[in-house]
Amino acid sequence: MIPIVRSDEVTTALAEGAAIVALESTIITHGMPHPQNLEVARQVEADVRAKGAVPATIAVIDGTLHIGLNADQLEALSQAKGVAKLSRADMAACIATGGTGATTVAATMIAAHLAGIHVFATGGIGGVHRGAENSFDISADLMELAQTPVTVVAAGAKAILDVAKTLEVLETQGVPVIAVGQDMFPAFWSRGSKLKAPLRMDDPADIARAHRMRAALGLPGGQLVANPIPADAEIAAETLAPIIAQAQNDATRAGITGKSVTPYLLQRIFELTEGASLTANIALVRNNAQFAAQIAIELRDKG
Ligand code: PSU
Ligand code: MN
Repeated sequence: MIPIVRSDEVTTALAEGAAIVALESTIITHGMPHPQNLEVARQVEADVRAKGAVPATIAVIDGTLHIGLNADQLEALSQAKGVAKLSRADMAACIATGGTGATTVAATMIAAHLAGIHVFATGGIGGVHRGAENSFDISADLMELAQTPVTVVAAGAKAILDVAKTLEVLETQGVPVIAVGQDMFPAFWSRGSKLKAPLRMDDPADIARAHRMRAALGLPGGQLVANPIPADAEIAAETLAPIIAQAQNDATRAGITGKSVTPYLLQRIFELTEGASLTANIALVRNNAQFAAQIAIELRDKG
């Protein structure tokens, strides 16, 4: 038996067949500093509700898998120290040993699917890191998208990654990558990149239909919806390029490897941009939550 607890709101939504949007918790514990992380977590939930869907923030707390957190749990998680970062590899062990951990994109997809939730909003997915030809650092998020049927809305992949290689792995893994409102694959803090997205769909109803068609065809896996950051919140790629390079150098010099790489780079870029990266990050996560809610509603209505 899996020790799993659904929030009251999620329990009701599942019983009524309401639209639900899963939200990850690593962005809270490892992606943003306190107290902004808590404000954003609350705001993103409010954004999902304002669009007519129910939010389900996912985390493992004291060995229980929670689908939807109450206000106290969210607050405790936002301040907790030493919370594990859970991906596919560590989720079962954390639950089995009574641990507490935040779920990455991969682990959130697994939990959402288990709970019967089909749509998930986040900021950026993990991908192929720069220098992966030497480090072999490729996020488990990519392989999860290939095998777990959840549609994930993200603002593309950030330039701390090798975006071209990330798109290649997604193609190899058979993951549909769908840009929204433009042909270019968005680059997280910036709307554009030099890379064209393989697919484009501007209407959430089309994305919902494609999600259902994948299942009908018997294809495992989900979809990556690449939703560009709102224009008024973007940071120019040229502005960020030297900052990312510096953060990367710092990571190499500090000997950061494995799971610590992404959180380290996010924190370093936050410092080097004096918080501007966080402001942009908040705008894009909220935008993704709102769009994910629209997809979830389309899935509910025509599912
Ligand atoms: N990218 C972001 N913010 C984040 C993450 C990625 O812009 O918070 C988090 C997500 O939880 C993602 C994880 O699933 O980092 C990827 O970590 P890794 O690169 O170690 O797989
Ligand atoms: Mn990694």
